[in-house]
Amino acid sequence: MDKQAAKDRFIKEFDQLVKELQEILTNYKMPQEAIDWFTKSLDYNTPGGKLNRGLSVIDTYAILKGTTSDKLGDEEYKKAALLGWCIELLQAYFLVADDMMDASKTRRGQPCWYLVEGVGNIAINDSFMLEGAIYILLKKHFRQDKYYVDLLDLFHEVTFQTELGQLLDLVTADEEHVDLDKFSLEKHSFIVTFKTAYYSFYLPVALSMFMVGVSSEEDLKQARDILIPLGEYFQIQDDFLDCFGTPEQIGKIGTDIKDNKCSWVVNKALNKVNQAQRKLLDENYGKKDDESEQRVKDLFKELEIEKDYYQYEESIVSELKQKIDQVDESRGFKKEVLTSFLGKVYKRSK
Ligand code: DMA
Ligand code: MG
Ligand code: MG
Ligand code: MG
Repeated sequence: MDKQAAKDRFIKEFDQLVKELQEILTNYKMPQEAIDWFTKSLDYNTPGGKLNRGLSVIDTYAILKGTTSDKLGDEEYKKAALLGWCIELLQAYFLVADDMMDASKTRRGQPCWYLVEGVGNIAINDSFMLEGAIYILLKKHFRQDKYYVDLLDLFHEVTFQTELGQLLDLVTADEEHVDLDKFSLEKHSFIVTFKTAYYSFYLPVALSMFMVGVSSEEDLKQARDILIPLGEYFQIQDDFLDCFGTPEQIGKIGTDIKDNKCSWVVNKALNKVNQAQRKLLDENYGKKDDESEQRVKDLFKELEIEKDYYQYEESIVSELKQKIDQVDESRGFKKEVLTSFLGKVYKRSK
């Protein structure tokens, strides 16, 4: 099955799950107005992205079962897809809130949800409800499975880790007082591990591992030890694209410079600047106007941060490949899970 067909099949499952969620509200005798609002929020915020995280659950499950996703039986496909959609709901929850906190304008090529006519601060509650939907669906579909509590634990733990990452991301990006001395690549690594790597990379694989039953602490650790640095690489790409990608390409308008974010790009720049360039950064980074942002972007170009990025990309990828080579497959975990993930991330441009 080609990529698009796999995506189409996965999206079909979403329609079913929206119906199940609507049914819960109907059973509570919720007024139609509330059902319609929730449906609109689910549709607007959940499916429109790359769906990499969700599809990864199915792919990983298939690899661990020694097959491919198009050969999975209907029932196991549906269960794996449901877990995939639960990650996409988690992602939707984080993004609705993230866009408000980052004052972003667009996401996935459309206005951010909080900017949609009539939504505004209701988006805060909508984000909570997107998260709540995860647990309704998990209960309905996995209540009887012996690994149900493992799934719940994992979702809760990873959610909290992500929130810690978001906290650190936000407090490091003080809106009033720009102090670039607060930044460092070490701090960046810490932030992105928590805000991105756990939920985007470890979570999909660990969920599949629980479902297949290849979930000893040793194997979970093997997965984590590679997926966390892989997730860090993924967020470095996100930081790079925020500054060097076009909105058409990435579906969102970058905000990191105006938001005073401790991004990989500014950290790389800080390690290379001379005194005059540092002064320019101090005076323009984190300012809300387009002119200051442009001056910072021009400086990044002048410093050839793009070159550093391509160098970083080659070195991290070869490092990760070496690590993957050393994975022990004796208990049922498979290297292919990790190589397939790496393949999806390498040289991405959106
Ligand atoms: C992403 O950080 C992290 C979460 C948990 C959404 P970000 O603000 O860099 O993401 P984006 O660039 O997509 O707004
Ligand atoms: Mg953001
Ligand atoms: Mg953010
Ligand atoms: Mg970003």
